[in-house]
Amino acid sequence: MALASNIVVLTGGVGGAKLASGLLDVAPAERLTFIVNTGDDFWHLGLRICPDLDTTMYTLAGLVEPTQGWGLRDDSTVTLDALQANYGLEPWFKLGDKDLATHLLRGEMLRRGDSLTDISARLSRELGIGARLLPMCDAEMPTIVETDEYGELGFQEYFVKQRWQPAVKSIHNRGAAAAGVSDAVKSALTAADIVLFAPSNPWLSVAPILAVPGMRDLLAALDLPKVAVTPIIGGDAVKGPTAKIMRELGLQVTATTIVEYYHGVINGFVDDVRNDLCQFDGLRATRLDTLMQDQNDKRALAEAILNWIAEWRS
Ligand code: FO1
Repeated sequence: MALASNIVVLTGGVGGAKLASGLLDVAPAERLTFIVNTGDDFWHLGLRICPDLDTTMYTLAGLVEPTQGWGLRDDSTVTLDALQANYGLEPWFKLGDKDLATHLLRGEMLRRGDSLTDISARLSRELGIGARLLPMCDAEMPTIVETDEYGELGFQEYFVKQRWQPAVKSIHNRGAAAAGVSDAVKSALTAADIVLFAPSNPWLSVAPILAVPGMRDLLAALDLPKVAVTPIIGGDAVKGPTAKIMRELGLQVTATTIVEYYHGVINGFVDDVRNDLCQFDGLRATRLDTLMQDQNDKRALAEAILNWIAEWRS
C-alpha cells in the first residue's frame, strides 16, 4: 500500500536529505515530492544560493560530498581561492567550482524571470532526478536569527560565519507576509497520501515552511497520515544546533517538545528507540532506530516508517 502512495516530505538540509535518500530506495521516485526550506537561501557574490534545495538535489542525484553532506563531491575551490588571493575576499562561505555552475544557471534563470519552482524542476531533471523538488515558495523569505551578541543575523551569517555559536533569542522569516503557497506545492499536498516531516531542525528548517502563509491551514486540513520523525535522539541532536537552540529558547530537549511544536499539523510521530515514547491524545506514535549513519540505515528507516503507516491505514 505504501508503495502506491504519493509521499510528500517537508524537509531542510543534511538531516532531511538522509531520509530523502532512504525513501528513494524504497518508493518509486515519481511518487515522491520534497517541499524544501528556502529560508536559508541568500544572495552571495551576486549568486542566489539555495543550500537546502541543492543538498537535497545533490543527494538524490548521488552527487553530494558524503562527509559534509552538502556541496558536490570531488569539487575544488579554484575560484574562491582566486577571490581571496587576488582581491582579499575572506571565503567564509565555501562554494566549490562545480557547485558554482548550479548557482550561475539559477541566477541567470531568475534574472530571466523564471520561478524558483521552475528552476528547481529543470535543475533536478537535468541531474536525472525522478522525484519532485519544490521550494517551499517562490518569494524570498530569508530566515533571520535574533542573537544576544550580534542582534539580527541572516541565516548563513549565523550558521556558517558565526558557526551557530551566538545565543538565539528568536527566529523569524522576513518577507513572509508577501509570500504564498505555490500552485505546485498546493497540488502536491492535495494529491498526497502521506505527509512526512523529515528529522530536520524544526525551528530553523521546518518553521520557515510552516511560515509560508496558507501552508499551516493546508496541512491541518489534510485527512491523512502526517508524520514527523524526531530530530532528537537520547536527549541530543545528531548534528547541528537543534538542541542548543531549544535550550536557548527555554525548551526541554526532548521529543515531546518536538511533538508539541508540531501540534495541529501532525497526527503521527516516529520517536527514536533511545527515547521514552511520546504519548498524546490523537497522536499515533512508534519507536524506530532513527539514527542514519549509512545507506542501509536510511533505507531501513524509510521502509519501517512506510510499513508502520501502511499498518495504521489498513
Ligand atoms: N555549510 C558550512 O558549514 N560551511 C560552508 O561554507 C557551507 C557552504 C555551502 C555552500 C553551498 C551549499 O549548498 C551549502 C553550504 N553549506 C555550508 C551548508 C549550509 O550552509 C547548511 O547546511 C544549510 O543551510 C543548513 O541546512
